[in-house]
Amino acid sequence: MSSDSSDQPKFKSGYVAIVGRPNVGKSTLLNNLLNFKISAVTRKPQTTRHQIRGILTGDDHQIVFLDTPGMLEPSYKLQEAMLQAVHRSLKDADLALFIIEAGAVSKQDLDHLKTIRELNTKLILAVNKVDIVAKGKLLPLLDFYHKQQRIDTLVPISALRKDGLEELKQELISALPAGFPFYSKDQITDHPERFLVAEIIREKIFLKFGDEIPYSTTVEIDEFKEREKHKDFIRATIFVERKSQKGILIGKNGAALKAIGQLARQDIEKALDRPVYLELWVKVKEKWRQNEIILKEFGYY
Ligand SMILES: Nc1nc2c(ncn2[C@@H]2O[C@H](COP(=O)(O)OP(=O)(O)OP(=O)(O)O)[C@@H](O)[C@H]2O)c(=O)[nH]1
Ligand SMILES: [Mg+2]
Repeated sequence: MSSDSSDQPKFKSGYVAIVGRPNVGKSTLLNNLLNFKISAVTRKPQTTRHQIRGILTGDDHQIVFLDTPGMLEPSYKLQEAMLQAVHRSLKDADLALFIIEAGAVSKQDLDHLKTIRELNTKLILAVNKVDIVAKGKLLPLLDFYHKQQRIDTLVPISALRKDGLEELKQELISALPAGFPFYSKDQITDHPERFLVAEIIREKIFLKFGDEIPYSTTVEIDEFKEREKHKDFIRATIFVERKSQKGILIGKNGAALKAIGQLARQDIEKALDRPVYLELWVKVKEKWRQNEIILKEFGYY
């Protein structure tokens, strides 16, 4: 007996790497496509440090999104690891979703576009933050990418306001290969809960502190215990590079650390859908951002 697969409705599945400069809205887009906050979002550039995987499944498709750190010239070891995460994602992907900001043409964007093209990955361009530019500025930009950069699929969006996301999703689905789903229907990510929890804590530090502290910080989960009759117990350590930063992070009478803990706990409970008890510690690990061995220990390579 022979079966003709062309008669079957075709299920589409594949990996989509979301790439672009820091702060253009990659993680916002992922969260709003999934309707689930999986990736840290802040106003500060270089919020995302790892490849963050989010899975979107529909009746006839499954898209595995790879959110990535913003592309930039690395100036220390951590940033090198971050850029490697971008390149790895592009290599793994069936499709590159390149995000730029509406507004003027940027030299860096053009450089990144060249890099992606050299990898020969299929490409869709999304022009984000259209909510904050005048139409008169948007149209020449779209025209430039379409004509001079020869990009066929170009979707203006506002990731924040969820404008254009349905159109974008349809473009992605039609560009993906036919194939079976990789994950079960109800799975949103394959990251362990520990990782998501550490990211939530890191996000709160990015939101709460000025420039220096967030970039000098990384978070490790030391203990994660599910308890029968009690809340889950999570103990995490925030590593900083200098003693002075430890003092700032803890704050007067521990007030700053307590505030981080409260904000983080609320989001952790939302993400895990159960109550947790969160204990935070701060430790100094000098120059961790420069040290490849420590970076490996922290899971950056
Ligand atoms: N006005 C406007 N702001 C946006 C939009 N999308 C994202 N933002 C804002 O842009 C900032 C950066 O967003 P992220 O999603 O963290 O950007 P990212 O590209 O993931 O940044 P990195 O992880 O640092 O590379 C945040 O303040 C977002 O709220 C949008 O469509 N419109
Ligand atoms: Mg991000």
